[in-house]
Amino acid sequence: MRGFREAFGYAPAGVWRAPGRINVIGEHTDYNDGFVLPVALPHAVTAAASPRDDGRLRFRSGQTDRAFDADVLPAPGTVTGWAAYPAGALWALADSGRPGGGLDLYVDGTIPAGAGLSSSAALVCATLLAACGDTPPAREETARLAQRAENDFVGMPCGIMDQSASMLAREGHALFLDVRTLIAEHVPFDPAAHGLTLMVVDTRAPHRLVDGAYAERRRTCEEAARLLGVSALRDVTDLPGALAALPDERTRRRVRHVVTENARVLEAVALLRVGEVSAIGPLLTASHVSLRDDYEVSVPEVDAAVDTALAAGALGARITGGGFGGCVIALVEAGRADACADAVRAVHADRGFAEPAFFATVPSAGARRLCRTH
Ligand code: GAF
Repeated sequence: MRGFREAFGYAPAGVWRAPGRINVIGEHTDYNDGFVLPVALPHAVTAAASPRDDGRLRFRSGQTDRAFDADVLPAPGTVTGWAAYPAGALWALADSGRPGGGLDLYVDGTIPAGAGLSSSAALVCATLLAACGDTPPAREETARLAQRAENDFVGMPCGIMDQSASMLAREGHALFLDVRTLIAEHVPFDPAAHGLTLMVVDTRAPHRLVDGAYAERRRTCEEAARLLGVSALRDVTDLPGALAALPDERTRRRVRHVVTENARVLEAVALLRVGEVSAIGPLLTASHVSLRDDYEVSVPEVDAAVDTALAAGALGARITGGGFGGCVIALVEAGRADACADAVRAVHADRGFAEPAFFATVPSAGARRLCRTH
């Protein structure tokens, strides 16, 4: 890998790759012990690395000039910027009892940054694999370690969806994950084989309030579960009864989103299992409405993209990922995808929003080693 050689003056021991993701459906359900259905993107982070026996860490990136050097493994909360993610990966490994060591690491990638496509989870997963070399932990365990790195080192209280998608996804499939048990099912999902395009619209809307608002949503859900006497909102079986028992309208809306979203995931999975790909469209749109109105994580640029895609004939469209900006997915008949993109571009221009970017995506494979150089 050229970047590594240029940065460090020798060839890396190996190169690993971990993909970003979009989530088909099941948003803000993972930290409620619920269901998610992400797919891995063809876009990924690559990590070229070589272990060092002096304990030193040297991180370089093809996407920024900011280098990171340390003589010892830093403590949680002490690293800022992109280097917090690889440092967090190494911290999570050490904390899990794996013998640590130094590392020369060069990362690069093709996941648009800041678009809500999980470039940070991919960076952590790629680093974990690169640091473990020939003896990686099981994929599920790697996803857990990656979540720990983000939760306890970086300080982002995310669930485990993004890391699981990056580690476990399979080409041509969506990953149906029961987050409580971490039992995964690979559900066939190949839109192109059904004459469909899964279009991703990066609205380029600036992320607003992301971390604080995400943490606040999570706290509200945990508090609601406590009030309802269940261990997580996943366990709510009587939605009207639960809503009647909650003290305020905002909490009721948050709970309604989570409970109805879990049901939508199960419906979508049932349809995909029997090859009814286009029939999931209305579920995607219902998910968006719930995220917009009940969970309140959408923004005007995203709503405009969803509404316009639907008006231009998309079978379903929704915000994907944590929200507060970022990307929309739209399921569109292949022949209409360009017209749909043109319509969204025109509406965004009209309203003075940033010009969105579009790409058609295919469900891709999870993380892997790319090559061994010596
Ligand atoms: C972000 C988080 F990292 C995920 O764990 C998940 O909660 C998602 O937002 C919302 O579904 O991507």
